[in-house]
Amino acid sequence: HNFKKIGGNKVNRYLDLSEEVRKAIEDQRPIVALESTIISHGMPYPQNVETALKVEEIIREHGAVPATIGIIGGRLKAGLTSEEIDYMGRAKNIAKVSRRDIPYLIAHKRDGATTVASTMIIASMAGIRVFATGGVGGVHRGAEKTMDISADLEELAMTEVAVVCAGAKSILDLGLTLEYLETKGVPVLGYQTEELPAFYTRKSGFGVDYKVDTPKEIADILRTKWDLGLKGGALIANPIPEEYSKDADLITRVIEDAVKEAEVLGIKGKDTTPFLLAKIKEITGGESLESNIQLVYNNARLAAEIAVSL
Ligand code: PSU
Ligand code: MN
Repeated sequence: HNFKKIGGNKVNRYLDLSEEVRKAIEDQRPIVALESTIISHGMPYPQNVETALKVEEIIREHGAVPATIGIIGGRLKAGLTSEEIDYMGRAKNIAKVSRRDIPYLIAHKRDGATTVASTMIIASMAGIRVFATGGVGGVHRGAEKTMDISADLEELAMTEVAVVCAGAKSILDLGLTLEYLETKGVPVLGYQTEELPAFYTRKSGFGVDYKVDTPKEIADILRTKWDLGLKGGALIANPIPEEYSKDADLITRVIEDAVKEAEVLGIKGKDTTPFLLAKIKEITGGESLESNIQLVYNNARLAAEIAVSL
């Protein structure tokens, strides 16, 4: 009784599929999941909505169907309409939702913008295996004291969804993040790179587990992992295109200032990541926003190609 029938498919009774996504599942077409925290908390209005809609268009142009994921009125949504995306982008008080927040929000019929972790959960309920975003959460700097480790990493360890990102921002401790992923058995694949990209920059000084050169190679690795019954996802790290990448020294300075300010102000828990992202935007005068948008487009293209290949 936890399931309902949509067409020939059984889906969780808390989950709604958009018309486009329902049809794609029925026709067994490739689908790419997209998150909504990046819309509600990661970018300012109206660029957030413009970007979200353009990302969907890019996925369609590359032969896959987009499923932007979020929570509206206590319903899990796989596939938001453009009106719903606009709502998520404009509304001021939409909660940032990770795994732990889902039951409360559903029970109280609230709205929620889904992080990488909760987007993976909902994607997986809908049978979607590929997900494109900008950056993932990870082990924060100073985590040896604060224990601030994003639930995104735990989700990658247990949920069968591949996440295409541009690496992680150095607001995180990238070395510890990689150690954590190793412990949890999450493969980190570098798309045409040996090095873990660091969001705004193509290099980080840290290696990936494996360099992979084609979407097909990635799809083969994913299929093999899941055919073997190995649980969890994979992180596909796709470097930002050269022309949009930023100067490493500048970014390091900006991030260090932002991290210091967060410490002074006592910012903690789920507020840390949005605070640091907003601070970086403020210090770089919005110049980082264009890079952020372009790297998401780049990830959407690759994710669509992987989904088609899968
Ligand atoms: N990193 C970014 N941009 C983002 C996020 C992270 O560069 O928008 C968002 C994602 O939704 C990610 C979440 O899943 O922040 C991680 O938050 P936390 O560190 O609180 O787990
Ligand atoms: Mn955290």
